[in-house]
Amino acid sequence: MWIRNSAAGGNTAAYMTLKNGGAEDTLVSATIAEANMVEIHETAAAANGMMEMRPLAQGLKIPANGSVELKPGSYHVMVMGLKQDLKTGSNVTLKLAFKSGKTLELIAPVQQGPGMKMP
Ligand SMILES: [Cu+2]
Repeated sequence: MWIRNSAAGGNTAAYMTLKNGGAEDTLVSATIAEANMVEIHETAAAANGMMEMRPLAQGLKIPANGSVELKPGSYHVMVMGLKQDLKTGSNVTLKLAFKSGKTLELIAPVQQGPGMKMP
């Protein structure tokens, strides 16, 4: 689990593997105190072949006894409108909410992303 470093006013993304040891559940929302808005996104090829990001209106399904990987170029927690710099080496608290009512609080270390800037 990690979040890409970024500057105040900018956007960034958080990545993690979500494991589910029970019945199917859906990640419906996320919040980070340091950002104005957080959405669950996927990155996929559009009709014209270009990669684009889309908000997952129905949330992100985590299969029963399965897992989903959020990673650059795929699913990600999109973090928009940073209120402060996210500096490499610091941490942010990410709160996740699921359809079942379950919530998760995760500590995400701020890291420099590998290569591509694509969330
Ligand atoms: Cu995005």
